[in-house]
Amino acid sequence: MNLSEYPHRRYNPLTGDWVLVSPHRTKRPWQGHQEKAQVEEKPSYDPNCYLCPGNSRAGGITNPDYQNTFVFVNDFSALLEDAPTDRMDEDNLFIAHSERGVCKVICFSPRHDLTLPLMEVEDIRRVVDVWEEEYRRLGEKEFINYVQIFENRGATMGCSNPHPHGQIWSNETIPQIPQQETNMQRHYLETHQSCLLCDYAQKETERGERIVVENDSFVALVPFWAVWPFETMVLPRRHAASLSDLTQPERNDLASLMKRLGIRYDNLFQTHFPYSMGLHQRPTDAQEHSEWHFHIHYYPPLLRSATVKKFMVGYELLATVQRDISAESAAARLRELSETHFLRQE
Ligand code: H2U
Ligand code: ZN
Repeated sequence: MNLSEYPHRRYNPLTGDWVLVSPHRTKRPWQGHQEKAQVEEKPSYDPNCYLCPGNSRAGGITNPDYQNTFVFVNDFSALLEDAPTDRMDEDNLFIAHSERGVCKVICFSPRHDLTLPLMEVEDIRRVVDVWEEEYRRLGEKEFINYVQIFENRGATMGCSNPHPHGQIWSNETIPQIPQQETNMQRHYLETHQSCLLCDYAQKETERGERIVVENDSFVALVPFWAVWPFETMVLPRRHAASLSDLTQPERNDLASLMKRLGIRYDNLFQTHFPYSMGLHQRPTDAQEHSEWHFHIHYYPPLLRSATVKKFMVGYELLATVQRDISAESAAARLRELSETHFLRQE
């Protein structure tokens, strides 16, 4: 069967889910009208921004005059450290469990007008270091068994503020998606005596058709089983379970790769490319987790232009997720873009 011609299903070995691929519907999805979104000029400091240095946040706390990154406990945390821990089961059809946790916000830069791809590699590297420290410190807490670091970028992703920032939610139980990935990686290790994502990164590197950018330590690719049109996954080539396992040069390589990938994304539709991005790392539940291979998922909603996005509706909400443009065409499209940001091009 020719995967670029006929409808087929692809399997996600990391979650056990399937995606329906219908490549015959759009042979060349990028050849067509592409409208440019208005890219607003932003000030480097906004007196009304609750994340800019020296400004006050909800509840009246004032941000310090920070120079690089700044982390604070979310003023509207979804999880609370002192939530009651007694069981709340009342009935087998009305099941509820208590859940403790800590939520934080991280400002990537004091500059209101920057985004990760517009920051210098050394400044992104500082962000990587802060992520590592937060992952480790929060994970050390006895009641924190999983730390989720993520970034929601752009108004289409429900991000409320353009100031470059991300979030960290950490909690007692391992949430569903990382738990699924834990189970699948463990099963693969037990049956193959090797790591799922080590094997996958190796095979993708040999095939090359889904690779977007790479360096000595990391590879960014459109996964074979991608759901979102321009979804990517960033993988360390070496077996590393979390940021804490990375060497200093590997952390630099990660920062550099994230910048290069981000520039390509922005250049694709000449906009500040919206996405949800998140790090999947070893749970911090004190188990060994030798099966765990650190990776980053990028889930961007845009499909055809800066304003046309994919909707997860109809068949996808009711049956299974589906895509038209194949993972291979999406990777080829991302590969042919420049690594000079469109805002910096003459
Ligand atoms: P977004 O990245 O989705 O825009 O969320 C920003 C977070 O910042 C959000 O979780 C928090 C919100 O609770 N926040 C504060 O902690 N303090 C504020 O003064 C405003 C927003
Ligand atoms: Zn700001």
